[in-house]
Amino acid sequence: MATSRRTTKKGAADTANHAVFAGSMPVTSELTPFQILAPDGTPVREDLIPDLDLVEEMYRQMARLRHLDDKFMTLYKSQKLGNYAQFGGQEASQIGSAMALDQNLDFLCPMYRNTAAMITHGWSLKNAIMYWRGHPEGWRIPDDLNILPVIISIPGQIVHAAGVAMGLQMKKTGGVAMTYIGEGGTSQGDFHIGVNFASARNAPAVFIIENNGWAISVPRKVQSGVDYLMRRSEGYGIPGYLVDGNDILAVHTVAKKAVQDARDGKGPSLIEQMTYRIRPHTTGDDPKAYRDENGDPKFWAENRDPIQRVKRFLTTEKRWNDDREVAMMAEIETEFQAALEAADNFAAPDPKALLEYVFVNPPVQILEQQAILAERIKEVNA
Ligand SMILES: Cc1ncc(C[n+]2csc(CCOP(=O)(O)OP(=O)(O)O)c2C)c(N)n1
Ligand SMILES: [Mg+2]
Repeated sequence: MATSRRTTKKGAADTANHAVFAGSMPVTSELTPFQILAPDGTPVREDLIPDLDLVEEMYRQMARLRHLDDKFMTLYKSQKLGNYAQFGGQEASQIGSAMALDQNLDFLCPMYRNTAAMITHGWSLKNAIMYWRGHPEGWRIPDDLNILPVIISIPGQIVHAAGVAMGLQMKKTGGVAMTYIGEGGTSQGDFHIGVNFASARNAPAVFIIENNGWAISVPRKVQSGVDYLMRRSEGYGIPGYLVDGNDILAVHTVAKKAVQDARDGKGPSLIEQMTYRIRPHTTGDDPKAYRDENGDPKFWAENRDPIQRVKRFLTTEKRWNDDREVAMMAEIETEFQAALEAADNFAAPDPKALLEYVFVNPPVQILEQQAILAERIKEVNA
């Protein structure tokens, strides 16, 4: 990690993220999430600022994927995308951590919220569009990517990551498995099973809790009686970290350490990244039914935006200006339009695909359903 060459004044440690979350927790806590940049972009830890080329790369990737998230909402409204789980507001949390992985060695075991992490680990924009359209070409992860299929059934991805990590350990590839889970998913039994298993086998896994305050309509407060969920790491005998999930530098620093430790044979880690779901659960959700959109969501969108934080920092460093912003946004839009065109031009799937790709040897029930479907297709086309 490069030592900072900058002269900006040291920022005051930000306790506001903590305060916002404290209100949603059942008990108070003396812990404060680790931070490198304060929300206004001022360094809190000058000594931990990485090379500015890397910071700029992070900024560009966050801007690129925020644009994607915005576009996906528009596509959904014009019926050109299916129900989609937005990540907008959680870019730092996903991109900062996925950037700690080696695309050739390490595996990502994603859930539905992780489109940003997947793209950061090599998934194409075109395939992301096709996935959220329900096209088989989108579900199929290309062979050259170390990414597992997207998990909807929470928290299967935790158990998968434990298994993948164990496989990598047995094969001695030096690879690591990283996975994500929402704070709500940590209340499920398989969370314990997966993390406990990885710990017992010293498997090279990194478990990331993206605590965005909500599990659809269920607030964090009623998920668990503990203050921070990373405390569970102690019960598993593994390191636990509490991080400001909207500070990409902090997220990246901690994820890099956890990945390196796993690679070095030191076993798994559990990281809790404090963020906030400023957008609906999915495009099909109406959060007004269960929360005040002018309360925490507005506060986080206006005062805790992970992209603005880095932009302010880079601007102060004279690494960013309006001209560069305009040029970048034009490039991002061109790239998105090309991906959309490629997805639009892709042949529509064969309806039979509805019942394929699950079993190598389909059981009798699936064979029966395939026969019924084939009949219906014949009728419709007659
Ligand atoms: C096994 C299982 N039960 C229920 C659901 C329905 N479900 C989808 S998302 C969700 C809430 C998840 O919240 P959280 O884990 O906090 O993740 P977030 O969506 O906030 O990223 C639930 C209950 C599911 N997908 N899988
Ligand atoms: Mg959540």
